[in-house]
Amino acid sequence: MDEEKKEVIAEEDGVTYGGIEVPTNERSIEKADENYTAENIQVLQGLEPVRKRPGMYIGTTASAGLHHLVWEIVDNAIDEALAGYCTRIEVIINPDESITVTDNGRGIPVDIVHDSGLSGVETAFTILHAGGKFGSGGGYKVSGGLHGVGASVVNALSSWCEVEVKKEGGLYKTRFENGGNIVQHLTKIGECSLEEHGTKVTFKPDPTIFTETTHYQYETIKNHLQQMAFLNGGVAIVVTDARETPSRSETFLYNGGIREYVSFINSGKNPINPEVIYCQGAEKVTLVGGEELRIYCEVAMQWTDYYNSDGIYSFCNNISTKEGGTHVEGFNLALNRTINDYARKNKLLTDKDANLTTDDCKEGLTCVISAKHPNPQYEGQTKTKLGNSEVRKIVSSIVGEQLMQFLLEHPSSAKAIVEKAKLAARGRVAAQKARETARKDALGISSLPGKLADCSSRNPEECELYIVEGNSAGGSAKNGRDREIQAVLPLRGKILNVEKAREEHIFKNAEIGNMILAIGGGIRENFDVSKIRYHKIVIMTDADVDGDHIRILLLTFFYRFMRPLIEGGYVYIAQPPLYKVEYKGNPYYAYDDQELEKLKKALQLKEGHPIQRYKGLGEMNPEQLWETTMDPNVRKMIRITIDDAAQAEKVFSDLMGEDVSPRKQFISENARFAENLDI
Ligand code: TSJ
Repeated sequence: MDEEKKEVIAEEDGVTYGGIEVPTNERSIEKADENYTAENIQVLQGLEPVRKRPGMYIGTTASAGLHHLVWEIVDNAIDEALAGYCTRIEVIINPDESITVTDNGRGIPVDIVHDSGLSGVETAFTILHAGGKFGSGGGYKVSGGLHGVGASVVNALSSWCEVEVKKEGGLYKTRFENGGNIVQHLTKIGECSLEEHGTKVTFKPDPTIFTETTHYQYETIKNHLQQMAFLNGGVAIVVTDARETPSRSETFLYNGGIREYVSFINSGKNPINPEVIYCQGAEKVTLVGGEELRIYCEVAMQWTDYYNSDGIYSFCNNISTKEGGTHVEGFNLALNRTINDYARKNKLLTDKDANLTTDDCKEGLTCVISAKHPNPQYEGQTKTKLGNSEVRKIVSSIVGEQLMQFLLEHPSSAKAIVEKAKLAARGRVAAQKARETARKDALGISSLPGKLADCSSRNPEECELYIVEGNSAGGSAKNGRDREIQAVLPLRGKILNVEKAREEHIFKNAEIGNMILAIGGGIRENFDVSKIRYHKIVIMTDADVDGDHIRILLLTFFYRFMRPLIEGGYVYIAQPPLYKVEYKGNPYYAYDDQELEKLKKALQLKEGHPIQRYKGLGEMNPEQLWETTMDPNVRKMIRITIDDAAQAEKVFSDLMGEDVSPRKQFISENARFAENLDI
């Protein structure tokens, strides 16, 4: 302990926190050692501001903010892993909805920190680090952006929080209550072997702050941690839900890191290049002040026979950069230049061919770009666009060199990649023409499709469009509906698989054209949700394999061409009954086998009482269809939502693959991205 410093703090009458005085900003700067440079200056504060305005620190106190606390603590353990001292991180959702995060790193320092006069652990948990970085100089710390606000914010927003550190043969513990008040100073409570070391943090989010919900979603935590495991190859991350008995647990360890991430996203698709291409490198940049920064970047990529253009997933410091930024720009540059270079040198493009565009090169590409930067700058509408200009050149030179090397060493993959891009170029020209034709069609006055039985209301908020499989079911739906607000568009057989079809074919497909015209909001970047003619788009298909397939094709179509429709929660799946029982002249319906069993019991049906199993919607007459599936007062529908594009892309791709089983599984597990609603 630095005696001189301690005295200064006492004299200065700093902010009191947790019964302990800590220096305020100006004072700590005034009294700082003369040889402190600007980079060392840290703004130290108590935790009151966090509890007063939690939104400023974690964005929201709704469910996302609650989960943010977990990301925050996990980030610290990941930093320790990136520094090379930690190989395993465990996250437990406890039965009381508190969270425990344990790592096997060096353990947060337990000795007294010069600036605060508190132990390292207590400093980390009670002092807000608004600037600079605590523990800088010790290891490679990259937390930044939305994350990286620190353990103190988590503590400030918790009803209690306990920290245990195993370090140098000792077991240390401290406890905080009611927003970070120290109730037990860091104390050595036992011994441990010298081989044991690590940090364990348990916190219970404060229900007076998280008033909306304090319930943790296992899926959300699992997905995030799996992504962290992909982005930080070699770190084992274990997630356990101890609220369930027996508890549920999954371990994520990807020694291949982002290479395995790309394989994971592409599983179920046919690769163009069987080997995932991997580029990696680091560069030191010297700032004006002489400070040296190490910037690291890695890229993994693989093309498939899909036609998608949205397979680029970029990150900085493990945070998704949804708006892209300089790392993506550097990648695009190198990708375009390298593929054109290679193609020309190997006579795959001739003198009379135009250069391939970046979009041509990216068609069907799945790519993960991950940068680690000690001082990231974020820009854009949602602050998810990397702004550091030096990153552009670093990524482009890494990818330029290493991608070219790959192409030279793998000529057959190289040729396939170039051919894929050449096809994309050809398709781009054809699609442009087809799109112009489609636009002209859509402008026509009598542009509503003939097969559409429209509703009479023109108020989109109350209007519903039933997209129905088959003409006979379509007939029942037309006759059974509420004509005021319900429109019916029957589909003939199967619609085109938009994931596997070229764009110019998609626009020529009659069924798809009908849907675009009926919905009325346009498509793709021109889609305007304010122009849609119905606020409920209801997919109604048979409860069999064909019906399942059509439903998935439709969802894929909406996902690809009218994504805001899904994001806005306008898409539903109708739930027709599976069984009908006549009893004393009244009809009873069951929507699944469980319900049927209940119904049999409730009605005390005798063995052999006739039960009708609907094989398809076509078997129902208009009245039955209305009563069971379309009447807004009694029907059940599933509302489709998508919150994670990468996850959804994977779900859709799996479903579109040649293998039928994931498709079936999707149907039975619809809950994966659909919530049950009684509407
Ligand atoms: F911060 C925290 F409480 F959120 C937290 C920190 C939570 C968890 C689960 C782990 C950690 C953490 C911190 N794990 N490992 C570390 N390491 C350090 O703080 C550390 C240890 C040693 C040295 C050194 O230079 O000797 C430096 C640091 C930053």
